Amino acid sequence: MTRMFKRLAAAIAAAVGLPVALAGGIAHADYSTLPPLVCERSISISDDRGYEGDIPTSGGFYFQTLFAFTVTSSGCNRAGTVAYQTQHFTTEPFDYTSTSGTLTFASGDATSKTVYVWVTRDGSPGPNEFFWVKLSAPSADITVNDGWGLGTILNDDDACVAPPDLPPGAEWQCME
Ligand SMILES: [Ca+2]
Ligand SMILES: [Ca+2]
Repeated sequence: MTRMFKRLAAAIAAAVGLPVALAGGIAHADYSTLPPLVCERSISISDDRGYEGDIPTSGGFYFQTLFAFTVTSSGCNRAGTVAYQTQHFTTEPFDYTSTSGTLTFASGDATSKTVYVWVTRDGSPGPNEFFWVKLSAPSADITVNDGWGLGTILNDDDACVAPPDLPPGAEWQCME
């Protein structure tokens, strides 16, 4: 409190008959115990990484590898929506299937949600590649804490290592 304000408080106290010490020590409410004025749902999206996989040598197996990005919530978990959209970083259009949509949260729902992206299997040696799953356009009661999920596509062809996610007994060979 400034000296000038203390003087003013003392003057007012004198005028209305209050003790000066009381007037100069106006108590503030303890705002730390109050809920925040704006209570929102705060969301974040995880990263994911995995081997791209390889083109099956015979029919019967899928030609894509599934990546999963988890969207978690904290805070007051208000109802609302947020959009998601894949975005190329070092990838090219044929490296994964572009995906977009809207996640909808019910009031009080604290469970996580998952965005799936199909990565296209690849038998060619090459560097690891990266793409994003981006969250955008949150509704009024949602705050995006981390809106960028990084997808890392691990190349598995140079070292000719079998991808770890093939079904049991699946045929596999290194594609040169
Ligand atoms: Ca591969
Ligand atoms: Ca490759």
